[in-house]
Amino acid sequence: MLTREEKIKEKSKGLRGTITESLKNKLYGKLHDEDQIIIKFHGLYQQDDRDIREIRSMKKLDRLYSFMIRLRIPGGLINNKQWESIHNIAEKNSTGVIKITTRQTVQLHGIMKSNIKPTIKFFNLNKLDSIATCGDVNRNVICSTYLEKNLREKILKYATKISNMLLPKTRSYYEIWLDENKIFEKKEKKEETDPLYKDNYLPRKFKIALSIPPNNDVDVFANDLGLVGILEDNRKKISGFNIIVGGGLSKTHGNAKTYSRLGTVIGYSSSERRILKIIYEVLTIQRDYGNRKNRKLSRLKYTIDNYGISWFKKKLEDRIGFPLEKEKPFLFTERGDNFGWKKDNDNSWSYTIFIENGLIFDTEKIKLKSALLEIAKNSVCNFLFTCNQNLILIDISDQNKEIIESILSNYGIYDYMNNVSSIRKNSMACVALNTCPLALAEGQRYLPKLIDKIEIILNKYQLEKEDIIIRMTGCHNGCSRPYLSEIGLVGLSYGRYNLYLGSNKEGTRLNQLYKENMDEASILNELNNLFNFFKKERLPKERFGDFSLRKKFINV
Ligand code: SRM
Ligand code: SF4
Repeated sequence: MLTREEKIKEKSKGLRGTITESLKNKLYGKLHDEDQIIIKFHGLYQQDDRDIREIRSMKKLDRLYSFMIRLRIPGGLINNKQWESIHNIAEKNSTGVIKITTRQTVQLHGIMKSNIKPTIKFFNLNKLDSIATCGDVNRNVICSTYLEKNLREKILKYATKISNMLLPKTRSYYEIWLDENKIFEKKEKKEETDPLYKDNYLPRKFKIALSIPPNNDVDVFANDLGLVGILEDNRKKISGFNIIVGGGLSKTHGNAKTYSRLGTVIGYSSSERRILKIIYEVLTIQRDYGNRKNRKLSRLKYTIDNYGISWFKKKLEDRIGFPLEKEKPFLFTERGDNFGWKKDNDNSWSYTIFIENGLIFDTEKIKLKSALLEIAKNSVCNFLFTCNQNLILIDISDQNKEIIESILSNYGIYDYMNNVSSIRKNSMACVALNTCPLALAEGQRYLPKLIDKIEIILNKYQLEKEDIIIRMTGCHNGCSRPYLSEIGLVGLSYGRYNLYLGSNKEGTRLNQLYKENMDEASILNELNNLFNFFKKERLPKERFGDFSLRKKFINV
């Protein structure tokens, strides 16, 4: 039997549902049940404050509903005016905290129903939208950030082109949120015919990443479709891309049919026209063959494993009408962000700021949000988000560098950056509580405090300079990609986590479950023993993830 979501998509009248009516209802802070599914395709999520759910329920009050909006920013690049607009609308209509996500964009939480429309209108005035940042469609397309300027520009163009090519054709977003004429009611449905998504869209979300070695900062193997740029002419030109399919990280506790999977390289292709054709047809295959009866098993990785990789490649070649070329060799050697000042090959400067779990707000000592607003107001750079939830200020001239330096210094950012430990700089956590409806445990609110304690242990063994990738999620879904970390903590229930060990620096190896159901004391005790052993027995320059594998803490 088809899932509930399939039926809702099909009868949604081009992703309209009854959203307009739902919005008019002033009695409730929530939307009609089915509209809660449809708004996801518009980049919105209905949520409630889980911290006060129980108290409100005891008082016989309904949940405190609000909405999260996620922007579509292919490749993560915006200009200073756009940053200002995000800042201003965050202040006015949301909690005020700006969250950089693990997919190179930003989201705002706590938007009341009546404020959704003004928020989207304001974004639209600043050339920002939230179309297709959620739902069963292609999501925000991500791409490598640490590249020579000419390559960065090229790959960003690809990301934007791919994102635009794969947008749903329905005008419902413009109609509902921006008051465009009601196209559907004017019987102009034909104009909206969507040859890619048709009426049922994809069976599930779809994710695309583009990367150019040596830095795999996008975690390209974690995506449904990954493209690895192959360079020629002394890194001046992208000659084509290797095609990687079937990556995905989520698995469900206790459901052995679900698993994390790294993408498989199936070949190479060169011209842009061909690459776009390949991408498009990978989506049509997933549309036609993906599982629509069980959403737990509907991502492309399961379609591929169900039918076989040879079947998939053959089907793809049939649909594109040309054979894939043999894959080209490539090598990733790193995955992290390069913090601080760097000179680009066009002589402009960039500055990467570590932003813990992507959360931008002011504290008494570190006025990050104010600093970024002042930088934006000075029109001295562009803003580039990384897939590690950090921010790069780019395109800075020598003169403007001085302005930025003085702002970073005055607002406490330099002091902060100088004092952040290596493990913290390599950390990521997902949103989890109090807004994520799927969270079983804490994520971004807890990891910083746990790292305070882990730092003490690392110092004890003089390991404080080690780059150890640590990632935490509030549940098995893997939003901060914990299954690609050297220490992965995956929420099981409140205060309890499964501990994973053994991924590598480059993100080409999944980690493995080491111990289950651990509370804070047992996590710290276990890490203490492991770090002690690591200190004594590691090989020169050996990473903690590789050590975990060599010493067989995990079986691979
Ligand atoms: Fe995610 C669902 C947050 C990246 C796998 N994710 C959610 C929801 C929307 C919960 C929900 O369905 O209502 C979370 C919203 C929390 C909140 O309150 O804001 C949420 N995911 C996030 C973000 C914000 C985490 C972060 O702290 O940065 C990331 C937003 C990325 C973006 O801008 O688009 C985010 N999510 C990821 C990633 C990482 C990635 O894509 O590189 C993954 C693992 C990779 C993958 O897809 O396999 C991921 N999120 C999921 C899943 C499991 C999907 C599956 O195949 O089963 C869910 C649940 C679902 O879809 O049913 C989910
Ligand atoms: Fe929510 Fe789980 Fe994703 Fe964390 S990993 S944001 S808890 S769905």
